[in-house]
Amino acid sequence: MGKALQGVRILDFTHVQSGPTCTQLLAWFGADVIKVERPGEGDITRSQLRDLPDADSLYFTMLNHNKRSITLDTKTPKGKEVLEALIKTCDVMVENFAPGVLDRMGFTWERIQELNPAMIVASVKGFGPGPFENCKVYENVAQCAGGAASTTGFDDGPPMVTGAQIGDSGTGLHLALGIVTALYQRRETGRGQKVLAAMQDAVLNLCRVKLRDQQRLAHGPMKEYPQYPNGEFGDTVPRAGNASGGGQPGWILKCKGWETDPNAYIYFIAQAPVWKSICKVIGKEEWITDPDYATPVARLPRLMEIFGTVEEWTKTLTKFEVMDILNKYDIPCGPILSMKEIAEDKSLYETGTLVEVEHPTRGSYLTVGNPIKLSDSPTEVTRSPLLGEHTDEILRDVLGFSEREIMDIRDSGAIGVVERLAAE
Ligand code: CAO
Repeated sequence: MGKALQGVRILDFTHVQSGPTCTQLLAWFGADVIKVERPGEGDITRSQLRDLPDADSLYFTMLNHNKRSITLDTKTPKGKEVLEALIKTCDVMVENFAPGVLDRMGFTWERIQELNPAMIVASVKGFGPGPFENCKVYENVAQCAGGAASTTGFDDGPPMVTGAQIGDSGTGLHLALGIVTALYQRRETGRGQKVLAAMQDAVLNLCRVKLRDQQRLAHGPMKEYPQYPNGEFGDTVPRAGNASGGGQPGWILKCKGWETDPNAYIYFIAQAPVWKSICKVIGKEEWITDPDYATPVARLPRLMEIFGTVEEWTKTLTKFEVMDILNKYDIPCGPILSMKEIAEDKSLYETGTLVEVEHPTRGSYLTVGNPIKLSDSPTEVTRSPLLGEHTDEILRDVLGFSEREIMDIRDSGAIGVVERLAAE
């Protein structure tokens, strides 16, 4: 079966997390992704948070599947020559260097356009144009600057970052969409263009409902927030704890075993259409007609009391028992799953969302596969490349250099010493 992005060639000049997650998605959709790495160390994540002494870290292997790797010192004359050849052959360059790095290397937008006017140059930066545009940015900086941290956590605690990598992987996703859109437009115009996804912008986009609430504040307290009716609202969106934030109030409730298991909890949603069923299940049938509880508006000032009563019931059952019972009545809820529970969930393997991958130096490891499923372009997850593993084949087969030219490039030091598979 063909692949959606077959024939598209990506010059992957990315490192760490945000850029690599973007190009990994493109590779999963069938693009030929050529990762350019500095000789010797390569992407810094290869050696970060290592669990095995001589194997690429899980950090690297889980972000760089289905790619080829070429080592290249792009600050040397020969390295620049090879990069120029890559620019001429590739459709898209993806980079997430600190601001100004590509220009300093001699590869300005104008220069790239000169080499290949059809090239799409896609960048992740921490901030868009403005006061912070020259700053280096990592995940949590973006979460803080994009409005996620100030709106996450509890009212009486400090701002909080989330475990989901919305700044890095979230921006990578945004960039991937920008790239395929630019490729689509190029079919008409024949021209490349710049694609920018700033991490602050991507996080803010994911915090859209909080900017909605900032404007709602001017018109009175927000009744679905836990601050209502007893707490104070200031002039900015407060942290809402575990409130669901939408029109359907929700909270995290303890389940059987919560005293010792940090994840024995369930997310419970008091959805209005199933209110009667909720009352029956928890044994509070009188709430069905009691005017203090019968309507969503009447319930708003009593939400914490209601959740407390539901919790008395959930505490008698495991989260999975609660899930089974509530779902019989279409009452929305979700168990708090630990990473261990997720890693053991067979159904996620069946859909390809979790995948076991073989790696020549680390053995088998578990990874998250492509979360986006295309019926005509299935994803087959293959391992991440060793540093420079494909240098020769890219120089020869993609760029068409002769053996003599490859020898010259090697002698110049521009590609360093290429790592070989142990099996060779
Ligand atoms: N050959 C030669 N030099 C290379 C090279 C290669 N193949 N690849 C990279 N380099 C050089 C660059 O030219 C640069 O050198 P100069 O500073 O002399 O111009 C140098 O490596 C460092 O690049 P950098 O500044 O991008 O890397 P850093 O580790 O200092 O910063 C990061 C990392 C992520 C903070 C920064 O790249 C950044 O802000 N990127 C944009 C935002 C982003 O993507 N952040 C998410 C990261 S994931 O958490």
